[in-house]
Amino acid sequence: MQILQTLPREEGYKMPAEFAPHEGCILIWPERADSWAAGGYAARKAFVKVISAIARWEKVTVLASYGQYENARASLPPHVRVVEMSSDDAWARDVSPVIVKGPDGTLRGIDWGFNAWGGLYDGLYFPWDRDNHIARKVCDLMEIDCYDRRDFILEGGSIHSDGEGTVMVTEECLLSPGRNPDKTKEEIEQVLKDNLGAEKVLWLPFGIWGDETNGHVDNICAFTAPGEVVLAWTDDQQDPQYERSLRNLEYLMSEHDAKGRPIQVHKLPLPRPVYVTEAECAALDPVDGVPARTPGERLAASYVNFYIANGGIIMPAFGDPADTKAAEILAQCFPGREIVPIPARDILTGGGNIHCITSQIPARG
Ligand code: KQY
Repeated sequence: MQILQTLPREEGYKMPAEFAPHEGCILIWPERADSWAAGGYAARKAFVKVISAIARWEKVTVLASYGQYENARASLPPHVRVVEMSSDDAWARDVSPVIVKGPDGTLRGIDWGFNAWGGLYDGLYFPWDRDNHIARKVCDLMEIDCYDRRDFILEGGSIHSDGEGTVMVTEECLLSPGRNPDKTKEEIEQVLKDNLGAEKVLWLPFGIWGDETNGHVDNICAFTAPGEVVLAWTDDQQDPQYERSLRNLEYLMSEHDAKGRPIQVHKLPLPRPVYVTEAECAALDPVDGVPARTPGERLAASYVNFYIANGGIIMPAFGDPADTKAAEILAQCFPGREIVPIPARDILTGGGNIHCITSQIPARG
């Protein structure tokens, strides 16, 4: 594996859309006891459902610690690959390499800097050095070269690409003070264009209210096709999310993508607010002596946090009346893909959802 200091765009590499064909998917086996209730017991059951669903269509690789390797191997289907690798938590989306594809169909990874969503400013755990080394190790595993971008803090969940020159982010996240505070918005945009091979960056103002990643785009809005997105939506004007979704909608309606197309927006309803229970809080280890969560805290539940597998959409379900409506909308947006709802509460209590725990590897060629 070569470590490259060059710029992907200059070499014709760009980030494919998630809806383009995949070679596979990476996940990390959860065990961190201040993220996952009861040491991750229930989360691991939910992860197994997600992994098994994706593995119907893609080669799945699961990274597990030394201590959890045997459990992961025994719990997962035999056609899922389990590889021992150190990590600080289980957010593969954010710590895996972002993969770009060249004009000849070869893949390369981008190893961005990772500081646990805000470093010492407002990061979610310390230390994060094992997570920060995962991208390069995955490139080695995949036998692909790796761009060294550790000088720029970025997580995979903070970007979406349409594969045709448009990248979508939120201002709330990319301009947050815990990431790249010495860079202007224009400089950040240039880094995105140079590395993801984009010509246009769509800057949504906001993510989901209360999202502890500072508003990752992957929880609020996602490309479903070139020129088309789903946007998390509520009609409840009393909900603090209402204004945020409205501002994003107005922005998207006023914009065009890199090919000059207007953006077609499909509203995806939010579930009713989901709150952390006392039992869930009691089952979490404290962080530095401070409770990891407080009972009644609202979690950033959103159906937008789905994973696009080759043959299906792996969608978070919350046991909410809106589960059915969300599945219907996604079925219309992704004709030919099976909608697979997976109860996701035990992933959500960790602070993210199905998209956050998965990272696609585009097909080569
Ligand atoms: O949503 C994500 N991409 C990561 C969430 C991290 C939460 C840590 N408790």
